[in-house]
Amino acid sequence: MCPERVANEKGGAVLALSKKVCLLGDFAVGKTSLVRRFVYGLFEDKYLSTIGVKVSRKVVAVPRGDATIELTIMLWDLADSKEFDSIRVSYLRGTAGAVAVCDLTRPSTIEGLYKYSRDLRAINPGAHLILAANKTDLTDQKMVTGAQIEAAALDIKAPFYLTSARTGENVDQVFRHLAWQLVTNAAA
Ligand SMILES: Nc1nc2c(ncn2[C@@H]2O[C@H](COP(=O)(O)OP(=O)(O)O)[C@@H](O)[C@H]2O)c(=O)[nH]1
Ligand SMILES: [Mg+2]
Repeated sequence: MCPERVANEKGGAVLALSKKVCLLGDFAVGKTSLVRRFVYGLFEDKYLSTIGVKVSRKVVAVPRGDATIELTIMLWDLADSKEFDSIRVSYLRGTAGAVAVCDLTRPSTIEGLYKYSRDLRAINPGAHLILAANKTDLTDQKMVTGAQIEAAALDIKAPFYLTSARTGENVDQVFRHLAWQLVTNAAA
């Protein structure tokens, strides 16, 4: 028996897991664009109006010890944040993680983060949350400082990334960070 082969076989172990992840954030911050970028590698300038709730699926491989976890991320994206109040319980129920999104060109979208994280944790205290401060490519329209984002992230107890659905900057990192947390948590 060749030990390398044993290691390889062990390393080849694949476990499958599926988790619900919700996108949270005010109107037009870029929720749908981030999902689209992550799942399809695409960006469109026009407003991608979502009707009701759209669920997209992406499988990511997350290494864990010698094994690989094939994590199916079910991404829930809600159309209109005004609707959120009436359906938030059903939208958030069973969610294992969430990406809260704000728009670096609109400071008011930071305030919303507090409400979304409160709602998430009220329904799902153990859910993982990541903050995506989006539209970092719009450098000349930026109205929010890095320090403000850092403070908000600390308040809502979420790691944060400065993202751009347009250029793709840090988009994979957001979802992969969350995937890693979901897998780590699931096996605990
Ligand atoms: N420049 C730039 N525009 C973005 C970015 N993300 C989204 N947008 C634009 O912002 C608008 C709202 O995006 P959308 O994803 O529909 O927002 P949602 O309402 O949160 O789902 C659209 O016109 C997008 O093209 C980004 O990272 N950079
Ligand atoms: Mg949308």
